[in-house]
Amino acid sequence: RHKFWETQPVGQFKDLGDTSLPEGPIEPPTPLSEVKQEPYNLPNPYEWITCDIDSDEMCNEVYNLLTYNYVEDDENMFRFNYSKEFLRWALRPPGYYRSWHIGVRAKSSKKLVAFITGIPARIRAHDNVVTMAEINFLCVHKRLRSKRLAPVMIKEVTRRVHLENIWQAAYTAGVVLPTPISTCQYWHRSLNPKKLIDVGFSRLGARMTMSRTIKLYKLPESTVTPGFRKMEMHDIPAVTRLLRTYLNQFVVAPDFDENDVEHWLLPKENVVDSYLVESTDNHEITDFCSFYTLPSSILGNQNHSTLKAAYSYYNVATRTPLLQLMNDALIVAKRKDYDVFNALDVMQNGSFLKELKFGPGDGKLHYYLYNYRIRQELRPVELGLVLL
Ligand code: MYA
Ligand code: JJ1
Repeated sequence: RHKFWETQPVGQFKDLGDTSLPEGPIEPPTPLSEVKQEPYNLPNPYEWITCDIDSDEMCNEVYNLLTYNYVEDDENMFRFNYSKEFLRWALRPPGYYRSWHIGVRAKSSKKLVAFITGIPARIRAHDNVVTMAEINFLCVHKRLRSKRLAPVMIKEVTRRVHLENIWQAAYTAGVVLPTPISTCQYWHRSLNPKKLIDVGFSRLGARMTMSRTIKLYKLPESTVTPGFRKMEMHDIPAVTRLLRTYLNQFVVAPDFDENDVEHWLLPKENVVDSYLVESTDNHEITDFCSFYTLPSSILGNQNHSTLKAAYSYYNVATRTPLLQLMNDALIVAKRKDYDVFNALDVMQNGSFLKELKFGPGDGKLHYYLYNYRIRQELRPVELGLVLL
């Protein structure tokens, strides 16, 4: 059934439930001298390129490939529309490798037709912190689908990751592959219900009118938590401590240091927003919330071309109730003109979704590890990882 994935060091469906298999690497690393030195063969009309996303020209090409060919919902009404600034942020974290930003071009036209990326990350699984690659932005142009190009892209990124002496990876996908470590549900909180209904993102509920719906989702103009403010550079040590302690409770979570927190969580306009609560008496940082900006193109609507979506990222509540903290995040997102606030049911998100009027979406997100076995499938509440 999975001609390619059956050949890879990933958990196989036939092994599900076999508790005799050990947790950890599925196969041992090979000596670096045994890693293939040349790229995998592509069909003759195509060639590999390493994408220099610092270059505006290259960044534009990647942006355009993804804008027209990346992930859509199951009814092809919306397509992720990552911004160029977002792509630069997502692909250049501390210690990134340029060689892991891989494109495929048509030799004759020079057109970019496929893309895949890796970035390095330390991820903890149970007690073990493992340096992994996070794989994302796998995309094959619509005209080149179903020609088995994806397995070649995956093998090539694997080879380039191995060349850096890294042997594990983490990735997410909307499709079921062998085999998820966890399956999460997307939830959506309407901020601009009229637009969401107009573009077919959501529907008027039974026995609901438009004006009742608008009233249902109304939010206050300003946040309610005293000491709630935007995160700043000088907060990095305190936020890192707060986040590290919080993430310890999950079975799989990133191992963030201060450099990671600076990169991933310091606010970046229209890319990532982070807020915290600074205690009004002792100036302690007690709570934190964040979201990233990922618009979607609206396919074939007369009146609207993009949906502005915020995605819940990392949140930590030690003193403010998480419900109140996330309600403040919704208030901020509404003020910044987002149409919808999305969240997965990971970490403690399940504790506020229903009360804050999120509804379950029609999409699921499956989490995977490459060459690392987790003995038991995880519940979303055991997962402390959000990929972009
Ligand atoms: S997830 C986002 C993926 N992108 C999209 O959904 C965008 C729109 N779709 C496309 O561009 C294409 O449909 C893609 C497949 C490129 C997805 N992850 O070439 P094919 C398997 C992994 O004929 P195409 C993200 O970015 C499929 O099961 N495998 O198919 C994370 C089949 O294998 P098998 C996938 O439709 C990516 C084979 O590909 C996915 O033309 C993580 C068919 O190939 C998928 N999302 O192209 C990648 N979709 O026969 C893995 C299909 O065995 C990383 N397939 O079932 C692994 C770790 C690597 C590093 C390791 C380091 C140590
Ligand atoms: O956004 C998604 N679904 C929306 C739109 C559905 C449009 C028709 N298919 C949705 N809307 C309902 C919202 C409603 C608001 C009021 C309360 C009740 C709910 O459900 C879905 C997620 O649900 N998104 C996708 O399908 C996009 C792909 C998701 C997989 C992504 C994999 C990429 C990973 C890359 O690393």
